[in-house]
Amino acid sequence: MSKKKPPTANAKQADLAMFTQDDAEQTLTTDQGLRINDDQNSLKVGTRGPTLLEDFILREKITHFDHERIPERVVHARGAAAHGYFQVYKSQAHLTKAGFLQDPAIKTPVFVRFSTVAGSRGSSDLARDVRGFAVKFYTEAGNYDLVGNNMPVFFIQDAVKFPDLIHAVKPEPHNEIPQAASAHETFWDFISLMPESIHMIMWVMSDRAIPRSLRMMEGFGVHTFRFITAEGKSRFVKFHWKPLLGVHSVVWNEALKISGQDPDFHRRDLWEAIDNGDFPEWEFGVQIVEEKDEHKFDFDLLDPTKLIPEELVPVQLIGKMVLNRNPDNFFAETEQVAYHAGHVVPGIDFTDDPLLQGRLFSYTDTQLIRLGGPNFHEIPINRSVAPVHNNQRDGHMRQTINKGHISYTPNTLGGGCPMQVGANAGGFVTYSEKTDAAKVRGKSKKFFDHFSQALMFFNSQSDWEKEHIVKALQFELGKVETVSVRERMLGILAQVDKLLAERVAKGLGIAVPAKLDLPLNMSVPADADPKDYQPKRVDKSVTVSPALSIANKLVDGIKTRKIAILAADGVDDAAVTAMQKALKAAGAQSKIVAPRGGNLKSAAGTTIPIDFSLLTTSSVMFDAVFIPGTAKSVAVLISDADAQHFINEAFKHCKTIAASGEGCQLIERFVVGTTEKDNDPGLIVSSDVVTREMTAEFVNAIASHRHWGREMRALKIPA
Ligand code: HDE
Repeated sequence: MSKKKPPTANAKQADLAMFTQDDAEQTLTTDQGLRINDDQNSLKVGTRGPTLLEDFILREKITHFDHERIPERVVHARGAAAHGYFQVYKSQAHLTKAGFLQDPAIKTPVFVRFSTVAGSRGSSDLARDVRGFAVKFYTEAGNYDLVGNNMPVFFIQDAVKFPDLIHAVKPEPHNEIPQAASAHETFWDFISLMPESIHMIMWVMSDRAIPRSLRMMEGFGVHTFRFITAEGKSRFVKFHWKPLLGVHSVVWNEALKISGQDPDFHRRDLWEAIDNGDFPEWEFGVQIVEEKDEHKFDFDLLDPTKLIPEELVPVQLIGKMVLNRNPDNFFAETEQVAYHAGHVVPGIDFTDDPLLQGRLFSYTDTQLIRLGGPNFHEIPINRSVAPVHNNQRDGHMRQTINKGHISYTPNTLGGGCPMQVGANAGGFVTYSEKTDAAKVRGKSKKFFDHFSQALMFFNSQSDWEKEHIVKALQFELGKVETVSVRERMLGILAQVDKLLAERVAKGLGIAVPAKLDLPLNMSVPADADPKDYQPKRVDKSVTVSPALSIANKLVDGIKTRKIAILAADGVDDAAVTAMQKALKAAGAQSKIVAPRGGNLKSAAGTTIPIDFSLLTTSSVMFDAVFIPGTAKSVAVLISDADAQHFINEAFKHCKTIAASGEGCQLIERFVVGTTEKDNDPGLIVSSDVVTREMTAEFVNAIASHRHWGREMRALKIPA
């Protein structure tokens, strides 16, 4: 048996290095290693004659090209990933025997893939959608995959409904429209018949579904899992990832524009941050529930449409994950990585959550078709750093050359190897959960309270977050043409909160129906009594959970934020330099945006390189704007419609805008309505030079992400 040392943060990198190749300074060859002399011309009969079948170089090249594509993931097709490591703060042996959660000195390598769910591989990053948050830990005890999302609950309670959910949300099958959008008939038709989805719908209609950055989202394991100690004690656990940069989102109007301006916005943001050494970090959190407390909640721990309010069970932060290396090759790593909710290590086990149980089947099954056979675990990104020895053999693209004539157990001819392993030596032993029940198709009575946590979520939001949810619902349902579907949705919303339903209904121009009218014959089993399937509301012990509002997830500082400095020739270079310096000191990035590309000549005659012209960027690519003087620079910007739009739009999206010297005129002129201006904490002006106080105020204002108080008025800005 080959013995390997425990993995370090670099263990996976070293493993990948064996398969990584740099073609720089190499000569061109065929796949057989034959050096190629002419890669410009195919082999022909004369220079004007037909191409010969003999041209094995041409055929090899084109054949390979013809087969370059593999099926995209049936869900989560659009993604971006990065390498990094995980480190536990202190031993969690009292909770779990999981090896990677024992020793703070060990850095476990990870590969993390973020994704949207509904869109295809080439769709926009900024679609309104759940984000996948899949972490592969390459541990000493084998790969552990925590395949989560950026929302803690899910649409459905049972895996059997997953194909229906996905068929409903994906582009409609007759015309494949719309791409990466839930705002269409079939999705809302399905949802309007699935009251169990409404809690998740509240999350998906919230700003969580349009993150500012993948680096600024929370992650959740969603299901209740089990932690198992070395003594065999089981506890329930929910997993959380908390980003150190806080949780931030863009606004919907901005998301729509980003999708046009830069459909790779999130992918690029992650790549650039890591490239710049601004390594994204998350703390790993667990909510622990003792076995004896399994039934003490007013919801079922096995129900994936419910979360455990942090007020009931606090999140203990037990470790940190850092992403510090971009992949070398998108296809080889990000596309070929294969996660599976069933990849666990000793110390972690499953519960009977019926959604999780279905997932345990689905992931390997989907890889068989997507990655072309049963040997996908041998693809470099998927290989465990722990040694792999078993009697699995052959199949498409087998890489391992297994020696010897033994490929079965039990055997004596091979000395019984590979040997089974006792639990005390790391052998995986399934937690022996007691079950004693009749085989039924059905669900626990406790699963039927679909509305209380949806209301808890809504009630926990700030006013502006609530308004965004209302607007999102108006947008989505506004795209639904069938009135009965809209009405049924309003009926469900009214079960959550009458006022919410009325607010949505106002935008749709229809009334909230007097009662919930679900054609139950469609969503209950054929022979069931519909009465048994009625949603039931349970009074909650927690009705408001501040932890659910992103308004409460701000952090100090503006690390990695992007700020535009809007300038033209003749700009005040002292102001530019002072601001650039202050922003850099705060860990932010500033970019010079000007009416054209090239370089600017400043008032002092210095040359300032332009990062973006107004043609190649727009305000939605930035978190804040600074407009320095002088009169000359400002005169150019005032007469530039794109510059005007840039400022208006940043204002509309509630971003911080600062100006110095004559730059203030742009705020006076373009930011409409003067009375509120003085009280707006997101407008910072200095009629003179850029002072230390001014830059500090600017940085503080950007740290509050957006100035929502402005929103009601800003919505009226036609930008
Ligand atoms: Fe997945 N899911 N899922 N899912 N899921 C896949 O596996 C599935 C669910 C999640 O970056 C597929 O390799 C079923 C919940 C992520 O590669 C597939 C059910 C959660 C990713 C699959 C669910 C997730 C996937 C498609 C209901 C959050 C992307 C390609 C029973 C906890 C992983 C693939 C990556 C991908 C099945 C529900 C997270 C088809 C049947 C709930 C992050 O196997």
